Order: sequence, then C-alpha cells, then structure tokens
Amino acid sequence: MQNIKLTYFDFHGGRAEPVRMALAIGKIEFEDIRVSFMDFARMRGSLPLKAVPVMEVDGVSYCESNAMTRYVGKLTGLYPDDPWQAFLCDEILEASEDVTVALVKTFGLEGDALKEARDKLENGIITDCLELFNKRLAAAGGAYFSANQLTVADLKVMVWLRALNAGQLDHVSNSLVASVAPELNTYVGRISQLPSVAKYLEQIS
Ligand SMILES: N[C@@H](CCC(=O)N[C@@H](CS)C(=O)NCC(=O)O)C(=O)O
Repeated sequence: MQNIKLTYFDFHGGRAEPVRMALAIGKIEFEDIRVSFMDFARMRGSLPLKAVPVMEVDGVSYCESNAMTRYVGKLTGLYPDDPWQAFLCDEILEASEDVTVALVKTFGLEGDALKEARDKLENGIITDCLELFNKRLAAAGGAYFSANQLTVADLKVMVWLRALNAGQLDHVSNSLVASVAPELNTYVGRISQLPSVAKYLEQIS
C-alpha cells in the first residue's frame, strides 16, 4: 500500500478536489494537507513545478492534477478500463483543465479589465465547454460521461459546475449553467445524490 500525501489550498474545489473526492469515495487513506497562500509561498521553490497540487507518493513529490486524477481513478475503479471510454473520460478532464487555465489568466485583474476578461470567458470558453459537456453527456446516455458508470470525469465536472453555480467567479453569472445547459444541473443534482458522493459532500459541508 502506497503512502499518499496530497497538498493543496484549503478550500473545497479547484484542481485537487476531484483527487480528494476519488480517494475518499474509494476509501483510500491519504494525508490531506491543506496549505494557506503564505505556506504555499514558502514551499513553492521546493515543489516540482512550483505549483500545487502536489501528490507525494512514498516520499517522492509528483505534479500535474489530471495525472493524479487519472491515477487515483484507476486505484478506485473510477476510471474506465476500455480505451475508448477512457478517451471520452480524458476529453472531459482536459477540457475542464483548459477552462481552468483560461480562468487563472484573469486572476489578478481588477475593475473593468477583470469584467472584460470574464465576459469574454463567459461568452467564450466557459459557454463552449458547457455546450460540449451537455452534448457529450447526452451522447453517452445522459447518466455519466463515460463507461456508463461514475468516473473521475463526473467528479471533475461536478466540482466545476458547483463552483459556477455558487457564483464563485466575479462577473460570471451563477445562472449561466441553468441558461446554457440546464440538463447539466439535473445531472449534477443526480450525481450529488449517489450515496458515495453524497457522503463526501456531507463531510465537506
Ligand atoms: N498543470 C498544473 C497546474 C498547476 C497550477 O498552476 N496550480 C495552481 C493552483 S490551482 C498554482 O499552484 N498556482 C500558483 C503559482 O503558479 O504560483 C496542474 O494541473 O496541476
């Protein structure tokens, strides 16, 4: 059994959350290390690519959240064995990451510049992604994104949709999902009620 330590910021969301969720759902023990921005600034220089999340496995630190997400998905039965279903799962993981990268570029902007950048994202990659996810979910049968089962793609999308619906992003409407792809809200409501997911959500609420 590997010794896993996951280091990330102290909030429920972001790049580490699907990893935390999959490990919790799969009942895999790990050390959930939450750091403040001050802690991060202090440790930054020692991290593999000067960023978090970092997953330490048996004493070695590894980076790249989607690699972690896929790995823990494989450990927990939340990643498809079938190559095509794995591709469908990966497409969702990588598209979600593209949105995150675009959003991160707007952090630090203020006032009109922030509003302009966020409007552009809302009408661009965020809406495009919601439409893509809606289309892919429907094509997969409407229940899950791949393999007709819960996978890390569902966890990643759920984390993102919950953040959008909670209005966590200034100048991005908290009703965007409802207006662009209401089916995704129905879907996320259903996923949230799966016993293993509901248990996790209850623990963090
Ligand atoms: N491709 C990397 C990106 C990691 C990344 O940029 N993480 C952010 C937090 S979500 C970070 O550490 N930002 C602080 C910095 O770059 O100084 C991944 O997916 O893990």
